[in-house]
Amino acid sequence: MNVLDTEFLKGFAKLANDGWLHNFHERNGGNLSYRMKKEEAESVKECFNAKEWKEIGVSVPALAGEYFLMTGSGKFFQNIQDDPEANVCIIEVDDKGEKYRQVWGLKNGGKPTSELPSHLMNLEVKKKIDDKYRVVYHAHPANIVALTFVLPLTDEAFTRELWEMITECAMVFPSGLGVVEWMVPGSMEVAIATSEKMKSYDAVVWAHHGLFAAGEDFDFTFGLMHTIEKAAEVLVKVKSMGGKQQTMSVKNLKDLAKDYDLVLPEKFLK
Ligand code: 2HA
Ligand code: ZN
Repeated sequence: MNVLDTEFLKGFAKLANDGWLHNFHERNGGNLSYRMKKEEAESVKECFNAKEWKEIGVSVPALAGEYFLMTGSGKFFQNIQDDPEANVCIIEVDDKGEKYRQVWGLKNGGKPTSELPSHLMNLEVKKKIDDKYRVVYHAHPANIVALTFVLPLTDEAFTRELWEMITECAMVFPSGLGVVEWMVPGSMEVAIATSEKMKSYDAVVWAHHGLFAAGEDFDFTFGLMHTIEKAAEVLVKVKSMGGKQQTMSVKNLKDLAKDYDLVLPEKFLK
């Protein structure tokens, strides 16, 4: 089967285009990865043309032998749907989880996303928690980035403020949000810090940069990114209008948790 005809490639390209249309991806901003199912990799193996093995830079033994669809470094999200084969690639991780090789895509040259270590480490952390997690998405939505200049850079401040902005937020990200301080993009350091937060959360804010979201499929992962950015937009508006005059109380959040069977961490209910 041709990779271009698969449902997973179409879902990947649709998310990329939705992100572009939502203004989450200026120029080459952002990146996306998908941990392919065994049968999906099997179904397209005839299209593979393996290049040389390269070091990942981090070790992801729980992903050994798996295949990943991901954006190319420096590629623009706006071009993915029109020409996926020029802008995305499939890579294979070796049997130790230390090296990767490109097996498909980037037909005009290139390499996987500059955030490859973060994507693979996040996918590994999430897979260990629950095998259903397959997607990691990084974007630069303006309002969440803006908030990193005014809110304290803590999980507590971001989670609680955003939960209060739209009632459904606590249902969409009940475990909350992680925050990492400014770090060099593409570095091992930021990959390690982000994947550490992914042990507790499905979304991690990068101060003065953007947001990482993880999920089981393209719709849920995009929906998480979109919901967080929408709540951030409301908060920016509220702050721009002089700040909150009233808000959801701790009791409101607890009542919501009770009726909707949500497990909201106590540290966000103070
Ligand atoms: O340009 O977003 O974090 C790609 C990125 C790096
Ligand atoms: Zn970025």
